[in-house]
Amino acid sequence: MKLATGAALSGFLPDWVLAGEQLANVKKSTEALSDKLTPLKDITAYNNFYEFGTSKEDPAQNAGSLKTRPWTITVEGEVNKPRVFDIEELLKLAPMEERVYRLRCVEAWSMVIPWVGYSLAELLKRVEPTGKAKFVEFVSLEDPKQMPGQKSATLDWPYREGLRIDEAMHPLTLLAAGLYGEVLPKQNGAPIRLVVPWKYGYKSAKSIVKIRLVEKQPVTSWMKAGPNEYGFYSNVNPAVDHPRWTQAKERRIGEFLKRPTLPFNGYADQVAQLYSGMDLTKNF
Ligand SMILES: Nc1nc2c(c(=O)[nH]1)N[C@H]1C(S)=C(S)[C@@H](COP(=O)(O)O)O[C@H]1N2
Ligand SMILES: [Mo]
Repeated sequence: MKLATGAALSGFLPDWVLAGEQLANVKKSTEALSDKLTPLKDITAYNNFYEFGTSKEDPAQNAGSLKTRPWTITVEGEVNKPRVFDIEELLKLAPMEERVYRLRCVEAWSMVIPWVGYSLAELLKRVEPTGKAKFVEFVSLEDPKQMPGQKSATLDWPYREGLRIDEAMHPLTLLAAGLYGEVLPKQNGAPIRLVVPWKYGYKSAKSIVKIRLVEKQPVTSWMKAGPNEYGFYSNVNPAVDHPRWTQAKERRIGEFLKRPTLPFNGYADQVAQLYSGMDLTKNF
């Protein structure tokens, strides 16, 4: 169905009317996360996607101009088999799974989202990273004609993010193509985005066109915008405040009372060992 997702309709119509295209052969989530899912209309109407404007309503309103086909993703740099993947090929590269993850924005709000995708490691192992591949850089689309927010220098375009190679290879790190069983709404980063659930939301780059494996730590768009506020690691850490607000608590979208923020956003059991020996107050 080709109905506009989100946008002005979301307030008036039930979720099913917003249904986009179903993703085929999705393996249901096995992980039992007790948190209640955030409703589709909140996930699609309250977004950060600066390429479409800086207010939370802008992406749902403006992302219609994004063309998600044709689309290619270039994987290059320190790899033995650099490749340009067509999106259709990428969608079939590995079995799609549903993964229910918490997403915690640095602005101290959070959601619980049933993503659909597969581990980024599936893609990375196919291009064979070399011994020099220490970091992975993610680059989002740059096209001010499709992305009106890029006419303003709110960030250094294109949007760039990065991970250390072991973080990128961690099975939790998801290359997502959908949510709630459907193709990703444009405002959520169609046609393909990253989801790194133990880090602040901005690490999860949307509408990715390039993945570059590199030897040196990349400089991200947010580090350029404010190096004291947005570090490279950006692990969710209730003990390290943002310079302008506390990170101790968060507002789960749809809830009234704030809840305490969990170290590594609740994924400490799975990822804390990646940082053993590191001072995470300095490497924030
Ligand atoms: N390209 C791009 N990716 C982005 C952003 C952005 O502005 N541009 N915003 C980030 C931020 S700050 C958050 S919190 C999440 C929000 O994802 P969601 O709107 O799908 O929940 O996307 C992240 N990825
Ligand atoms: Mo965010």
